[in-house]
Amino acid sequence: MKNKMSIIGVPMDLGQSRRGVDMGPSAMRYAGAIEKLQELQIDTYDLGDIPINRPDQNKIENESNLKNLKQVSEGNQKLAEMVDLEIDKGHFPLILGGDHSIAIGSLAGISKHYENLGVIWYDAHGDLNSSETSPSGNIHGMPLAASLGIGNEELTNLYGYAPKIKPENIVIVGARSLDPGEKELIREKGIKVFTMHEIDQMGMSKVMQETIDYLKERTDGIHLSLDLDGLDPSEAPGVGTPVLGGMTYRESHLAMEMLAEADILTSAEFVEVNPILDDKNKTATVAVGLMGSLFGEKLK
Ligand code: 4U7
Ligand code: MN
Ligand code: MN
Ligand code: MN
Repeated sequence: MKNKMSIIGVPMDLGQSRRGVDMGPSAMRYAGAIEKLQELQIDTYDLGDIPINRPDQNKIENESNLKNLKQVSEGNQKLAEMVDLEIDKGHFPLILGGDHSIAIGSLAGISKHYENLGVIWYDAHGDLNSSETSPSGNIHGMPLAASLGIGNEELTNLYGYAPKIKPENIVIVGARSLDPGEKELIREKGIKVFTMHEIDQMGMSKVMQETIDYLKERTDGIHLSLDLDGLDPSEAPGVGTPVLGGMTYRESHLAMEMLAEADILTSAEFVEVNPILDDKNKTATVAVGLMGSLFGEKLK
């Protein structure tokens, strides 16, 4: 991993319907994210938060069924520019969300730098909906589809190009809530998914080894997009769309440790931390702990 890291906060809560996830970056900083990275001897540059415009309550500007499309794409455009610039400098971008709609901007800024960007999508959900298939209209359920070039053009073509990623370069880990349209897309595109069923059967160690081996041979950079709802809500309760039966704290640490050991990541993001729904900042604390393992903290 690169020794210089840029932290970019994205206080975005417009990609879904529960307020409070915009405080995710603060919650993770409060839980000691920056200090943790510095302890690990990483040269850490905290760039602060990207400004996110609120929608005008008096104006109805929705021509589509996508909620807050304009503000979500504007915020993502700024994020893409910032991420692109940090990679140009040779820094490792670590993005703190914010709801998962921000992965559209992260991937837009990152993918310019790679021919074959790999993505590990650690999540209870597939985030593979489009305006046609979404049951909610919430853009945080769409970033992976948008990055594949599927859905509303304002999202797919964000930062002026599409697609950002190829279906064969994606691995979804921890899925246990997929909508019908998402399942169809997974089948149609042959996207690699380790559901909870496979994690139960194979064990996390084998799942992560296969994920690493699979991506290592076909990609030239790998982004980790970690949605805290991938973990079980008993261990990460501060999320907007919790789903029972998730990955444990230990399994998640093992996954991060294996990624650290393999040394394959070129960027990462931690999203969906909502301190309003949390229990004494537990979820942000878990996130910071996982960052420790991901960036090489050793137990002995
Ligand atoms: B998250 C959902 F219908 N699939 O599209 C949707 F179940 O970023 C949930 O993974 C999306 O937290 C969850 O609204 C998005 C729903
Ligand atoms: Mn660039
Ligand atoms: Mn997600
Ligand atoms: Mn999720």
